[in-house]
Amino acid sequence: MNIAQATKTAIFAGILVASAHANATLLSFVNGGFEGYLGDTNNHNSAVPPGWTTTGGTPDTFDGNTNFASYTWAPSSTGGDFLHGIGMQPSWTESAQQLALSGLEIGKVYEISFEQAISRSVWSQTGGYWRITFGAESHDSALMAIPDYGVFAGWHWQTMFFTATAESQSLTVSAMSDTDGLRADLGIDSFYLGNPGENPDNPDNPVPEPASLALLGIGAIGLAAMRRRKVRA
Ligand SMILES: [Ca+2]
Ligand SMILES: [Ca+2]
Repeated sequence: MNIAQATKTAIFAGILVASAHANATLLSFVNGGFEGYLGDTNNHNSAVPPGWTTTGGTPDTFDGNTNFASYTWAPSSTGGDFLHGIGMQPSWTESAQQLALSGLEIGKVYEISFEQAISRSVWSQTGGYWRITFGAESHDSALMAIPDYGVFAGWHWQTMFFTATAESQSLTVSAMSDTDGLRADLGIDSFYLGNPGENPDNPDNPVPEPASLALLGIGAIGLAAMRRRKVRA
C-alpha cells in the first residue's frame, strides 16, 4: 500500500466512524460519500466503493480528476470519490444498492439527499437523472441536460422524502437517460439517509441558529421535568 492509498484508507476509516455516529438510528447505512476505493479512478473500473453492491451494469468509482475519453468532472462539495453510472434504457441501467438497511421506524419520514452531476464523454449522447428506490417507494431526481464537451455544469443538491414501510429496506440508486436508446453519464455523491433536516452538508436544509438550539435544549429540559412530575403524580 503506498502513501496515497494509506491516506485514503485512513480518511475512509474516519468517515465510517463519523457516519456511524451521525446515523445512530441507521447503523447499517454506510459510505454515502462513496469513498474507500483504492484502484484507478481514471478508468471505467466497474468498481463500487465499500458498502455498495452493483445491481445493474457496471457502475464505476470516479473522482474530480477523471478525464479519460473527454470526461469533465469536478469534486462535489464533500469531495473525494463519487459513483458514476450510465443510463441507456431500456437495454442498460447501471445501479448500486445497499441491501436490507435496518433500524428503520415504520411510518417515519426519512430524508434522502445527495449531489448529482452529468458529464459528456466521447460516448455520451443525452441528458439524464437518478432514480432512487428506498423500500417500495421511488423518486426521480431533477433532469440534467447533457453539457458541451469540456464543460462541467456543477454538482446540484437533490432532497427527497420517503416513508418507511418496514424496519428493513433496501436502497438502490439507478442512472437513467432521458431518451430511450441514448446514453447518459451521471455522477452521484454526498448521499445522506436519515432524519429530515439533519444533513449538515445539504444547503437546502435550514441550519438552526445557536440561540434556537439553546431554546430547544431548554424546551427539552422543561419537557423532561414535566414528564417527571407526571410520573410522580
Ligand atoms: Ca465523495
Ligand atoms: Ca461502467
